[in-house]
Amino acid sequence: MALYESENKSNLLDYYYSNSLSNIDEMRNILSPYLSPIDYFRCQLDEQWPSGAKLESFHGKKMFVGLSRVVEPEVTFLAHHDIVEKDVPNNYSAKSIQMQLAANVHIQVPDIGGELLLWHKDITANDFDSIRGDSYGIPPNNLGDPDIVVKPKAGQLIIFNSRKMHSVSAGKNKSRVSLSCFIGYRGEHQPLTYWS
Ligand SMILES: O=C(O)CCC(=O)C(=O)O
Ligand SMILES: [Fe+2]
Repeated sequence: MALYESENKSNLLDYYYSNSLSNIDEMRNILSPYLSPIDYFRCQLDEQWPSGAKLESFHGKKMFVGLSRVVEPEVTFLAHHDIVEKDVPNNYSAKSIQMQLAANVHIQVPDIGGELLLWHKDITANDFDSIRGDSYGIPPNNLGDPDIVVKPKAGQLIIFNSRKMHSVSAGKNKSRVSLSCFIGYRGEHQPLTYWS
């Protein structure tokens, strides 16, 4: 379960937090005896960033990290942005995030399609919400041509600004499998944080 799925409802947030650490463990157990790519990524972030990196805890409790995603062939990921202050409004800790990045480790990628599409243009959270209505996103064609198109390779880590509009094109022959999290930046001398 990802944080945004809790829709800031207290019963769903309780459910999210009561399962966060066991879900991390479950992924670890599934991949054992191999190292989980997300665990490796967490170590790398901690080692590379001068102030280290740690598991996020917006509500004073440890969060989940390492969402696994399987996108079946012919499925398009609608264009959207991910802004944590929208997921948990009025949360002091979420508000202090200055930059939010999405990190995806690609496990399996379709031979054709499955590209990550990125747009430079910013759409405010309010404008995006009024365009999308009840849907989680908008058809990518509505945004015109993307500014950046990245075809992931299996084994690659791709990091991008999640507050910008992004979408994933439909794949053809295989499902697109990835492990994913967000990275929060609060300034040069603060630890990075990660969560899903
Ligand atoms: O799978 C991808 O390439 C991007 C998925 C996505 O929307 C995200 O990580 O925020
Ligand atoms: Fe996203």
